Amino acid sequence: MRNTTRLTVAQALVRFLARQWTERDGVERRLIAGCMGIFGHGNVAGIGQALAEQGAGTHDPLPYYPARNEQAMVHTAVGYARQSDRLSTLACTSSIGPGATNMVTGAALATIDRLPVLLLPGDLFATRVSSPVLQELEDPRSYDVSVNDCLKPVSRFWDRVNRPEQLPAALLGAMRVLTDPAETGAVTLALPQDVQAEAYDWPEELFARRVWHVARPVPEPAALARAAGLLRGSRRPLIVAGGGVGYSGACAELARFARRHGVPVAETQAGKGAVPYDHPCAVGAIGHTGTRAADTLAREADLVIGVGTRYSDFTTASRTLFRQAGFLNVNVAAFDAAKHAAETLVADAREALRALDDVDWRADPGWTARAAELAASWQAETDRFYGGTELTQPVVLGVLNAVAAGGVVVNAAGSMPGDLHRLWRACGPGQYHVEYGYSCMGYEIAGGLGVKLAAPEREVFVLVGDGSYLMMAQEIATAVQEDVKLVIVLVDNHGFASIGALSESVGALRLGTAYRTRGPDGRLDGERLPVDLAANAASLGADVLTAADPRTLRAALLRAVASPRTTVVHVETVPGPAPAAEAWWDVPVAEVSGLAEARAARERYDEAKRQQRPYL
Ligand SMILES: Cc1ncc(C[n+]2csc(CCOP(=O)(O)OP(=O)(O)O)c2C)c(N)n1
Ligand SMILES: [Mg+2]
Repeated sequence: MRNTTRLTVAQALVRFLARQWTERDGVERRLIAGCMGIFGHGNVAGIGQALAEQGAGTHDPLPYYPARNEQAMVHTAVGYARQSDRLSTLACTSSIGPGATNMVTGAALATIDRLPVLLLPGDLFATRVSSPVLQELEDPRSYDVSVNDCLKPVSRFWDRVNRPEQLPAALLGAMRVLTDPAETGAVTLALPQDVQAEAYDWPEELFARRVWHVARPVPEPAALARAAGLLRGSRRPLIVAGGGVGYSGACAELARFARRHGVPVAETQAGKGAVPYDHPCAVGAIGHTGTRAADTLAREADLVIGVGTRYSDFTTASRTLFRQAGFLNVNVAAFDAAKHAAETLVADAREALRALDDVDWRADPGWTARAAELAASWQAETDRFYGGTELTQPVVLGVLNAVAAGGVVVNAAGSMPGDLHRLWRACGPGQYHVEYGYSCMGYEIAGGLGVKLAAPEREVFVLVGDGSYLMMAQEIATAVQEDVKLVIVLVDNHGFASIGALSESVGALRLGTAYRTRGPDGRLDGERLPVDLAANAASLGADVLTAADPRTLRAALLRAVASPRTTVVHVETVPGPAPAAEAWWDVPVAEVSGLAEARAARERYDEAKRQQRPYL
């Protein structure tokens, strides 16, 4: 007779999750470090009851963190997972209906950014006896459809536990995907409300401590030989470092490889900080938001060595940047490795770089030297942008960069990601956290909370625009509740500076991009909206400081750093010089229009479009 334990499905789930660990390089960590949640009728009596009951008598309870918005709690889990190099994450429990669909955006973000999060939405009664229950969708064509089906395309693993017997396999499948570096992303286990509360006799081994060994696949010898051949044939190589470098813990290997073989290293948003900004081969950001140094080299390179990158349109300047290059892609995911008709090296980044390091080859010394000169001139330009006397956005970043050494900067959307990508000086891994796969407004504060939960020893600086802040600031209350300290720099320019500029450039006349009341003629050109964001932040429980010039900004930041409490530093920026795009971004413009501005924009668009290189 097997030993069994009688528990509800939800109790078994919570007990199981608390006993899952990851291991890589001999270090073990909790896979699911805690559970974020918001309760409703779809999860309070199941998961809620199970979370409340654990503790006394149970080893390793799963900590519970109540959040304010389900989308935000997924962002927090993402921030946690990214700061943990994907070796640990948080679960998110929601009710059925709106609580569950609020998580769709967070799930898409996690999946696109290749980051593990575990979503546990409540679901309709498996028995259907009480249908339609509160918040039920009711599809007349099929009683099997629920709103949780919206989570299918944005999840890398999705299952519905309609019977207790299905739970063990669903859990094992979920853990497998969360811990697989090539497969990982959002994982959803939809949990019917009635099933959560149902009791079952579980085999005790289900609750044994289980360690998931996170793989470091090594390169296949034949693929390695092909890659070595490509390297030997290249005189003007360029590394494009993506997020996979950091997740693999391959930063030291990348720095060594670049130096030894004289290869310039350019970085994507997710890859920024892969090498320190002052590494002799660092050429900074690549792509539409790239530095002049990196983008110039990209146009001339004969070989692009992509390491852990998914080649978003921002990286490739919508396929206009790499004009002469072939591709060698090192990626743990075959899907990403195969992009741009590359020679592929499907492997863990650290293992692959170690293996490639042995190839006896160097870039043309003239190319390496030119890269260093271009990088030095970009650093001089950065000093100029950082050094202004008025509070332009680059000056704000410069003042913050000087204070933030060793801390983590968090950002996601608006005009700041571009300025940060080009100008921010990151000195090491885990210091630059810009979510740019989904570039989701509202990620900043919630994601920053996850970063701080994962790395409490680090100072976390959340940079948030006024638009993003208005979309999702409420997790300040969660930070206060958890006594988790964030320094939030709220950059207020009274609207959407980024989309305003884009709108103007595509002939859309900045419509609806400034925060203004409707004027007497019916246009949105009235008074500035009387929104007091500083007062709003204070009302959520943060300390608030304001800054009016670079000197008071520095003083405010130093005070915020010295304080143990979450502090919002409110900064109104003035328009001023900012680095311009060195490379294109494909945003199609109206082909016909009565507006002269749009017609002119279309002419520029058609011209730029001719540079596009239609890779396979
Ligand atoms: C959820 C979401 N909605 C819309 C967008 C499109 N978008 C990108 S940036 C932006 C404006 C951001 O405004 P703000 O945070 O004030 O930053 P700013 O552009 O002023 O620097 C918008 C609407 C987005 N990225 N995310
Ligand atoms: Mg703004």
